[in-house]
Amino acid sequence: MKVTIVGAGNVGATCAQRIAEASIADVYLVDVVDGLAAGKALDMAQAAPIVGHGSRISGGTDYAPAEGSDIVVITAGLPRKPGMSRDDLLAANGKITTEVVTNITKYAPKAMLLMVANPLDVTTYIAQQVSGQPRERVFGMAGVLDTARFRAFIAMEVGCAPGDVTAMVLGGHGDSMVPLPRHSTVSGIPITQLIPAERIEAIVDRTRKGGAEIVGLLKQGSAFYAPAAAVAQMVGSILRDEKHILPTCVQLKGEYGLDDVFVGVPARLGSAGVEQVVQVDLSEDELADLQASAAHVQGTVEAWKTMNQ
Ligand code: A3D
Repeated sequence: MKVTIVGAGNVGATCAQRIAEASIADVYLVDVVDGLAAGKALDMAQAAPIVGHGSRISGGTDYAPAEGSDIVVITAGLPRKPGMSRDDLLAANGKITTEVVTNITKYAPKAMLLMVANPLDVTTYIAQQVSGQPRERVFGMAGVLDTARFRAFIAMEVGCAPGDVTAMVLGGHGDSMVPLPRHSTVSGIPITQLIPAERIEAIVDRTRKGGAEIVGLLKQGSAFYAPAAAVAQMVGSILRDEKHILPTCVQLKGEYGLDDVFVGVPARLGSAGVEQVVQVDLSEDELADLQASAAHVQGTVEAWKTMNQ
């Protein structure tokens, strides 16, 4: 199996490390900055004898070695600075996504595309438009990260192992995301029985602002350890055909009353990519929140279309 990762910055390089060290696939890292991807790839390859994995890792500025990739992960793009929203990245990252997908399509036209650059739901739309691939093969990572943040905060509150917490966050990757406490449990026990309502509300709020909290602390750059872990889980589920049901940004075709909009929903990820969009039974309020989040994404897609008229 082979994965190309475009963008050898914080997220891209950490994705490469996780995917290679977990022996999920060989990795080719590509970046526009001369020497960056080659240097990081060589450094990671030299860790292999110590870590004890057999994945091959290489890097460069050229797209030709992406040929034969099963999945291409696209992290190329600017990260947020303190005070910026993800949508503020639209003009720069929309252009980079267009350029990267055009290059990838030349050498790996059949590779699945997993978007990471923000604003995530809109770059996923752009990748689908430029590649012309079906929705099963062009999707985005955001919900696994947002859900992991929600799970981590629940575990901190309850004082339990983070792995005991299952949770669900739907919607666009932004302030309008929709954490679902009603569908969240600790070892099967609904969190509503374990955590007082006002504390759940505070955790939901912290989850919505989870990315900004880290941007504020780092002052330069944004989160990358948890985002890279999320990417590796999605890539592993597909390449090993594990069929995890994970929140995934995907084009909806009537599900949740939404048509032709890219937004995070639970999806089964296996060897065919997005094998199924799973429809959760939502309350009226939850559905309204999801639809409002989708409307926000659609507004940003329209802004992108206007910029490119
Ligand atoms: P950073 O460390 O700056 O890395 C980005 C890399 O992209 C740099 O090495 C650039 O040289 C490279 N790059 C820029 N333009 C091109 C191009 N045209 N072709 C190839 N490479 C290019 O940023 P990062 O890794 O921290 O973040 C990358 C992106 O992921 C940003 O847009 C973030 O906002 C986004 N991100 C999204 C999530 C989600 O959950 C969706 C989480 C974390 C980061």
